[in-house]
Amino acid sequence: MYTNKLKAVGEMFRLPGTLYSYTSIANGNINKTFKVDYMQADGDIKSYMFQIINTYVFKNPAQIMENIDRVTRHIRKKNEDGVCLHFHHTKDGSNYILMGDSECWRVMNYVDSVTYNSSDDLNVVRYTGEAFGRFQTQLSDFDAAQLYETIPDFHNTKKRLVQLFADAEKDPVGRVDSVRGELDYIKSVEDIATRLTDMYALGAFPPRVTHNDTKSNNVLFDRRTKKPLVVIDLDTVMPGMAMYDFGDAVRFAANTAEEDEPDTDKVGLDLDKFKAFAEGYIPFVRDSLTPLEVDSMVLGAFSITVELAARFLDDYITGDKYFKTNYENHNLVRTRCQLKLAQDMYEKRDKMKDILKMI
Ligand code: GN1
Ligand code: MG
Repeated sequence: MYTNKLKAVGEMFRLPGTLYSYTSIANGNINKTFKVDYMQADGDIKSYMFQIINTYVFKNPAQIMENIDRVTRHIRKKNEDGVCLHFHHTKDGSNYILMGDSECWRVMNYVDSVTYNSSDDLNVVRYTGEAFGRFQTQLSDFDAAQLYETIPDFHNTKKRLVQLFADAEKDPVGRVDSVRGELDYIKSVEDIATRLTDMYALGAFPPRVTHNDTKSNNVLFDRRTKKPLVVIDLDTVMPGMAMYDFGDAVRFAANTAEEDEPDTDKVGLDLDKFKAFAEGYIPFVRDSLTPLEVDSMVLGAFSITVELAARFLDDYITGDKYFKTNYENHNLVRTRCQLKLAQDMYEKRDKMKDILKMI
């Protein structure tokens, strides 16, 4: 169904060969992704990743692509032999195109690799920590002020919660009565969960270049060696707090279940995975971050988990406009899962801090 469109996009990006086959990739809650195979003149197949950027979420694709261009150029200089992300350009030198009114497309090189949504293999978790830790240090000398804030206040937990409570007041699709318990819990932890955002606003932490979506499936691994190759999904690279990148990765990789597990009895923080991730991440960043940032990592994990719960719940309350959903209550299921995880993180906060002290 997409064949003609993909062909047209491939022509704009001057891809050699002829379109041979394509598959839709299910990863990601926002953009739409395809792996597209081209037959070369010699019969070989070369693959590309095509993406439609969600312009409801990313209002200014030009700024996103400029951020990505700057950041990938900086990383490439430090990692000349390694795998890097590479976006293709049109004959006019643009790394994205608009089809019709607003459909925004881009094309990347395909990296043969594996990704993990979650993994019980502690080596994979440790390597995920290394990958994001390395990413943070590679960008530690990049001036965060050079980047556009493509989604303003993306990880401003305070504003996210204010928005949630305002939308709950309005109750636009009549779902609020069924989520009073969830709203009450979020209200009860509001002060703790917004503490880092407040401190950041007062200048307690320097703005870092952060990834802002450090899920483990945003790291590509070598199929054979099982080592990390490259960090992907740079759409939300912006100035931010390092603790939130650490925390978001823990939220995803150290959950005993998937991000949208419906049975909350299965959800919790796995301390072994937390330790493995931290063992990978912390040694990379210890020299470039301040001691206060390192001391705030555990609170970062709790805060971003509450924030994600608030974002999923807000989307549920306002009619599922932002995140892709696979079934009616998907955003509510995600909310409950994140809240259970946040509660467990809170109970285990001292154990998490002890683990960090040992590294
Ligand atoms: C979205 O689309 P994806 O999976 O890369 C979201 C993140 C959330 C994540 C939760 C731009 O990321 O902030 O943490 O879903 N991205 C945006 O799975 O909102
Ligand atoms: Mg993302």
